Amino acid sequence: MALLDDFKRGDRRALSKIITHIENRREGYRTILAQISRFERKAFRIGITGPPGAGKSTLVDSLVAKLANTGKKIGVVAIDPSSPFTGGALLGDRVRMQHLADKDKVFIRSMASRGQSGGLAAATRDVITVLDAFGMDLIIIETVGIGQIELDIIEACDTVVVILVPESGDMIQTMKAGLMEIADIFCVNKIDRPGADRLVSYLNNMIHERLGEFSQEFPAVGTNAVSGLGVDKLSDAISRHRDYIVGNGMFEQRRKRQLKNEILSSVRDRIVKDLDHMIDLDGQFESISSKLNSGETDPYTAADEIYEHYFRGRLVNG
Ligand SMILES: Nc1nc2c(ncn2[C@@H]2O[C@H](COP(=O)(O)OP(=O)(O)OP(=O)(O)O)[C@@H](O)[C@H]2O)c(=O)[nH]1
Ligand SMILES: [Mg+2]
Repeated sequence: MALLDDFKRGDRRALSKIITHIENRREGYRTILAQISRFERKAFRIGITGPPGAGKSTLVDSLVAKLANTGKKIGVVAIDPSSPFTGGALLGDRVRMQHLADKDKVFIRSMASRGQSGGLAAATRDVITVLDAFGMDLIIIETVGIGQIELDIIEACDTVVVILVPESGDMIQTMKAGLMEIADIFCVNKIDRPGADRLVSYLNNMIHERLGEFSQEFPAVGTNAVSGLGVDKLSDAISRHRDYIVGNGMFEQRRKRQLKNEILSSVRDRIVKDLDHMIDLDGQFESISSKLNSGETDPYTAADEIYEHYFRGRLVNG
């Protein structure tokens, strides 16, 4: 296939086309993915997440500018939040990065989070695979907030940076558990605003408390994404975290788990689709539906029965 040859040669238009093809689940996308996923892949994946308007895009831009100037090839996947703060503009893929010396080293792609619910995490993972196979050294994934879909996306990252702002104090109280689990590095952005120091020390106390489970502490980093202040420190923290997890085997473990999840989710998609089709086709749903109407069964029992009917003895010995 000519497109794949162009892709292999490093043609960015081919990369773009293939991503669109895969993102839209067009005919034959699985075959393309299967081929591409066999190419050499070596990218390290950095997840950047945080509340709307925290400065994630601005920070990613500064980070990318720093890293690209060290000669690294970088892919950015921005999950378009359609946020009220920026109107979901994401600064526009072309407008962003205008200041980059070597634009060829960076490829930015936004993905719409609307109209893709459920499939977004899978589509994002596939786009990451494509960027990786294209030869990126680093892939940065930017998502808003911390909902289930974001967690699924972030799951595919090696180092996760949670961006907070001095105003997000309240949010931390309510989301503490989720944040703690997901964050490898905390970054307090907009340190030019009041309350930043307090938030940094609060986070550092929190990080210190959990040191029991970890042998290395990664203190919160303060940044001003607009002026670039602190971005070097953030970049250093990310590389230190990378060395740390590669060194202690966590990286390999994470990748293994990610791979399992990827394969499982791919299988799950197919099973659900087939089952959806099958229970209509063979009248199972019709009969359950009338039993539900007459009160002979309930949705939980019906689900058990469907499972028994199709899977008993197939998945587990029973
Ligand atoms: N004062 C100040 N403003 C900042 C800083 N970083 C970003 N901003 C501003 O905050 C606003 C939001 O920045 P974005 O980078 O779009 O934030 P985001 O988190 O990507 O936003 P969404 O993707 O819409 O959730 C913009 O007006 C930025 O210029 C900072 O360090 N200090
Ligand atoms: Mg953004």
